[in-house]
Amino acid sequence: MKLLDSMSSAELIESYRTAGQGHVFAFFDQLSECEQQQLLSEAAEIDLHEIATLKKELIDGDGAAAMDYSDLEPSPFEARPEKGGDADAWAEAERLGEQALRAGRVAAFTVAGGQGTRLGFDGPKGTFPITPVRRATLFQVFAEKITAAAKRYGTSIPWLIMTSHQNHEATVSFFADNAHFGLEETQVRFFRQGRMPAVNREGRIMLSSRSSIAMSPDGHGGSLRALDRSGALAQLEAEGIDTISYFQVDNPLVRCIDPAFIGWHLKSKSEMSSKMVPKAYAEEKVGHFCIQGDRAVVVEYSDLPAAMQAETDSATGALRFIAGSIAIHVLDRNFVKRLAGAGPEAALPFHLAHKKIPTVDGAGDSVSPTEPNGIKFEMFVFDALPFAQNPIVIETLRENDFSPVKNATGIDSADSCRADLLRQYTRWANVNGAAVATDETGSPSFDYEVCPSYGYDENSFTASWANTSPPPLISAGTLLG
Ligand code: UD2
Repeated sequence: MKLLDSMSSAELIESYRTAGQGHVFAFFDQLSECEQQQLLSEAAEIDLHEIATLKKELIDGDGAAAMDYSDLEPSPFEARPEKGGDADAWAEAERLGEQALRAGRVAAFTVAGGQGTRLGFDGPKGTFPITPVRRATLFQVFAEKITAAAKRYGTSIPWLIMTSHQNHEATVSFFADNAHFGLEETQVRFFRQGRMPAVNREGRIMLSSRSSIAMSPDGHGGSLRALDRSGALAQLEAEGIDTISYFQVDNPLVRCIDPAFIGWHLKSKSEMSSKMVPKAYAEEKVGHFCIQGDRAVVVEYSDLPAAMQAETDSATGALRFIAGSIAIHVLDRNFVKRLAGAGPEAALPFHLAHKKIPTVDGAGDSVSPTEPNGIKFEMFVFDALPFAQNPIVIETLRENDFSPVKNATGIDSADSCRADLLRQYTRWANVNGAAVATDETGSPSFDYEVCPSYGYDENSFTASWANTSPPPLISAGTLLG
């Protein structure tokens, strides 16, 4: 709406004509006043100059073909102590992270603006029921982990949640209906990400109906701008919080608050830190941590040529580009502020995706395409990495941090994630002598559940177990919490 304040409707429509986008208003005269206002306000959100530049550089210029990966090298990373890393340095990192947590310097941040199309779930993805017994939702799991961590460190940990236009209201109501899962209402802070219009191959902005532009979220990279624009950063600054623990809504295994990770970030004076897992196989759908020239970069699975993904180290036989990005980061607040306000020299690039976009034809009649007919633009948060000072990548164990829910069935589905949750509970229990029988993959033969209030990582589980006398008997349906 900001443009509309300073520009009349007629001027706005004229600016579209001048930019070769006049067709957006082709049906304007046939619309009700309310519809006209909707179209005008959507149109005012769009930066026409940005769209023209994206057309020139990404569509006409074929941005993908211009990528040169010949000088790409695998990124170094801090190996876990059990994988040969420096145990003292990890212990020191954990101590520093705990100190920062006790001092109240840390906020949690979930990006939850995605559309979750692959999962085929109707509603914000965070409202998906995931745990084996209670069927607690993804949001509830994170809320309980954050609550447990805050209690452990005697602090409060604000939780920032980025939504999109499509799911904002539903997300906010879901939290209200569930009394914010016991968190203080003021500690759960929602804000919407920005949107971008879809365009056709000629760079013409597409309509989703006669009165509406085909808009979609601007990617999780839009979170940096949105954190700033929403006032969330300013509020963190006022509260003395300088460290933001970033994770995705689809991954209930994530340690939302991980002292060792926070400590590595702080002791390296890093502006953006990341966790990696060794890729399970060459085609695994994760980004790759790499070095290009003197900069840290992530190259997405869809961009890195298959031959490079399959390259192996001649000495060890392991994948050469082994460091998989699982989208878990720690961000320095001032870094986010700097990038959010940066000019083109440090702006995150847009990536384009060819999609099927429901639209209207020249007569204004609905068209449901069966093939991709348009292009969406998205920014990726990991593209901030090359702009960060002292970025650091640390290794994590997949079973402690990563099992995303992306697909309706098979790999990365609710079933595979529940199995990983059960394996995790069972590892924690058996380390403490519970003797839960498992198959060769570590899976128990029955469902049970460990609530984050009882244990959200091995240490907290062990502490609760030690305080439970006699030790709990674990069987089908047991709920520890
Ligand atoms: C992402 C990473 C991939 C790997 C994988 C791990 C990208 C491009 N790829 O793959 O490298 O780390 O995750 O699971 O990021 N989201 C928003 N707004 C948007 C778009 C997405 O908030 O406009 C959120 C979404 O709600 C989810 C997360 O970002 O929490 C990931 O989105 P995705 O499912 O599109 O990412 P994916 O699986 O392609």
